[in-house]
Amino acid sequence: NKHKSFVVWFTGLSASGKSTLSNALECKLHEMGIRTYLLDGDNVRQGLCKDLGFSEEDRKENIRRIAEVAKLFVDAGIVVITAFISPYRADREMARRLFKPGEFIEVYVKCPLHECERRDPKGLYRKARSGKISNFTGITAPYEEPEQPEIIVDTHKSNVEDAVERIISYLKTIKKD
Ligand code: GGZ
Repeated sequence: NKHKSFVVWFTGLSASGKSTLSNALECKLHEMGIRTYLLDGDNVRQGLCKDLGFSEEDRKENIRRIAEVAKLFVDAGIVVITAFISPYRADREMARRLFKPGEFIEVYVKCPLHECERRDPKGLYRKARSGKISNFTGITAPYEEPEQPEIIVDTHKSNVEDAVERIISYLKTIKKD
């Protein structure tokens, strides 16, 4: 039961729903018997990238390392899910170029800034507004929307289950080995 391996690359603002979606997608893939590895801030920014902050240069290097690690996993036949803001188009394109056509599935987790700010689960937007955090994406640092993502999920309008269903049905269209 061999399947083609690939990376599902989530991108979007802080509190847009990347973690929720990536966890739900991972669960669903496990139910389908597919081995996955989830790369997110919790396991990457604490370790591999703990020397990096949030300047443009550091984010670029963060994304570069994540993309290279994702490629190693894909080479090993494991489906990779990544959940990083990855705010710069050029950095996401650099990541995409490491993979074969069809192996890099960019999912734009779209959510209006006002809604992310309303959610503010960690109080980071409030800190950014009051100047306690600098270079905060959407407030004092840019987020460049994807122009041609494979999938757009609007977490302001659709629920997690529907969003995961859409991603899964897209993945089922990827041709097998
Ligand atoms: C954006 C920041 C910042 C700044 C800390 N800007 O909502 P979170 O908390 O859990 O997710 C955010 C996370 C972003 O890290 P990434 O590795 O995904 O960013 S990037 O892809 O741009 O390299 C947020 C927290 O770290 N955080 N400071 N200044 N998010």
